[in-house]
Order: sequence, then structure tokens, then C-alpha cells
Amino acid sequence: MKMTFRWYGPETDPITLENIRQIPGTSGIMGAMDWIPVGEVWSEDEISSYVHKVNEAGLECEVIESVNVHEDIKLGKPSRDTYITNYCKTLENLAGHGVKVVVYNFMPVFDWLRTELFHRNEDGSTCLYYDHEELEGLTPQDIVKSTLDSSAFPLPGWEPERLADLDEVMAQYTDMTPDQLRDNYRYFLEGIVPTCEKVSIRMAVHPDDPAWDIFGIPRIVHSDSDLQKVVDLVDSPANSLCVCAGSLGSNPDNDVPAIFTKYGDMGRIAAAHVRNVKFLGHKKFKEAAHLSSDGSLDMYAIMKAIHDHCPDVYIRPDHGRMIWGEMGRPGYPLYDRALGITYLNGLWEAIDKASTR
Ligand code: DNO
Ligand code: MN
Repeated sequence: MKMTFRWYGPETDPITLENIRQIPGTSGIMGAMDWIPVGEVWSEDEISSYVHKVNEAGLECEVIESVNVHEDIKLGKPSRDTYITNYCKTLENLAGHGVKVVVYNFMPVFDWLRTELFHRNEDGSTCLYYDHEELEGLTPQDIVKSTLDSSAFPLPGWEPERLADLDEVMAQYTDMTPDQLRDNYRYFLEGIVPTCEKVSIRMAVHPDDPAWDIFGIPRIVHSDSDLQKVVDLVDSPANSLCVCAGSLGSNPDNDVPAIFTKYGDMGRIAAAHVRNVKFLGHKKFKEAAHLSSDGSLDMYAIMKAIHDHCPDVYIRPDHGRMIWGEMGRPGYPLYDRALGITYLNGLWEAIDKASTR
């Protein structure tokens, strides 16, 4: 296992590489270069200077999260071939600088979504919160607006410029069936997997978050049977998963340790996000601290499944709460994610020592 920390880069992340290096037991980052418009090739120069900075700080940069997939690929438009060619070029350039895993998602239009970014807990901390009933009364534009009103940072994938033509983009999905979306997904994977195999990059798809459809748009990566279909689309270790405990775990029907066990045994998990959620009702949850007793997931069982079935995976804590007065990017503060790492590393040490006795 290699423990990592998501970092947004020198321009937009208030957290420094030095901060990250001081978190005990953290080998590197899952790096983002979100300033490059989706669909464009990530140049050698830009990658090299980014990776260099990370390495100079004493950290590894073996995972990128995310290289986003252009909407035309998801929609199956003729222009997808150009975007797939660009994606392959980006993968080659990343591999040339030591990147081994690329996390991405195949969620139409949006990335993860919450109805409240600063939900107040009894102890005075705040956390991310989701209530499907509330969402049903809202439009995507309402979400973008309330996000920008409450935070200096947009949610990933919810950047205002990307959402300028939102109605038009969403309209193109209204008649799309899950199988049609999956066909477009297969076309994308068939286009990139040969390059991945050539340059030794493993793609790791992040599940839909929350683990159900939103705004009537099809989503195809949020259950065990969905994941099985994904790995079957192209049968190669280059087509792997990033199992996110909190995203899949938002639906109590998903047995997260069993998912780690099954796809770990198949050799199809390249990355893992390990965080907790607390169920508050039907399609209603908040993001708890990482600790098992704070939420609804059994973090020991999750780490044990990783330890026993996919021990070589890159792990990171996922969203954290805002504590100790920190006011950062929603979901991506320093303090609570650092506590998460320390807790996960503690579980790992205990599991590892118990298993080798
Ligand atoms: C949610 C987050 C996601 C994830 C992207 C990957 O749990 O981890 O924002 O980073 O979907 O593309
Ligand atoms: Mn995640």
C-alpha cells in the first residue's frame, strides 16, 4: 500500500507540499492539473515542472487524479476520436514522467455532488451533506450558485466556465440509455487501453458519487454489477477501478469490503479512496470523520479487505471535515484528512502485524 494525499497544485491548493510531507506515513500525492482545459493534451513541459516540484518536496507523483474525460466522448459525438487521441498523448506524456495510475470518472456532466458543503456538526466542525429530497427541488444551476456563494472554490467538475452551456449539454443526455452510455464508455476504453498497456499506465475509474442517478441523467458506475460490467468492457489490468469507500458506501446496499475483496482478487483495483459516511435516512447522508465509530462504514473491515486482497494499491483519505477553524476547499482540508491518514495507517499497522504473527 502507498498512502497518498490529493493535491490540486501550486496555484489553487492552499495546502503546500511541505504540509503534506509532514503527515507521517505519506509517500506521495494524487496530483491534479485542473487548469488545463478538459480535452487538451497535457504538455511534457507542464507535467515535467509539476512532477519536479513534487519530487523536490520529497514526495512521489505516481498517481494523477483526474484526467477528465471530454463530454463529447461520453456523448459519443464524432469529435470523440480527436479527444481520445489527445487523451492517449496525455497518458504517454504522464508515463514519461513516472506516472503509473490515472484516476478518472465517467459521470455525465457532473463530478461528485452534495446539497450542503458546510453542514454544522454538534462539535462545531462542518462536513459535506446530501439529501436527495432537497436535491429534487433544485436545478443544477441552483447547486452551482449555492456552491459559489458558500465557498471560494467550485466543486471539481462544477467550474462555472465548464457549466456555461449546461442546459444544452444536459439535454443531450435526456434520451440516452445506460447501455448507450456504456457503449460510449467501451469505445473510449478500446481507444486508450492499447496506449495504457504500451506505456504501463493503469486507469482507475472512480464510482458515481452519490451512488445513484441525479437530475435524470444516466450513470453507470455505482454498484457491484456496474463495476463488473466496467471491468468486462475491456479485459485488461489497464482497465481498473478506483474503489471509493464513501461514494459506493453512500448506498447501504453496496457491501464495500466485499467489493474490495472481489475486485482485489481479480487484480482490478489500482487505487482506493478510504473515507466514512453516516446514513441519516433514505438517500440522505453526511460525511463523517474517517473513524468507524463516527459513521456507518466499518473502516477496519475495509482496510482488512484491502490488506488481504489488493495490498499494492495506492490509497488516499477522501473528503474531510472542516475542523480547528480551517477554511479550505470543501472536502479537501489539511487537518481532517491528515487525521484520516494517521487513523488508516494505524489500522494498517495493526492488521499487518496481526497477520504476520
Ligand atoms: C469523490 C472524489 C471525486 C473523484 C473524481 C475522480 O469521492 O474522490 O471527486 O476525485 O470523481 O475523477
Ligand atoms: Mn472518492
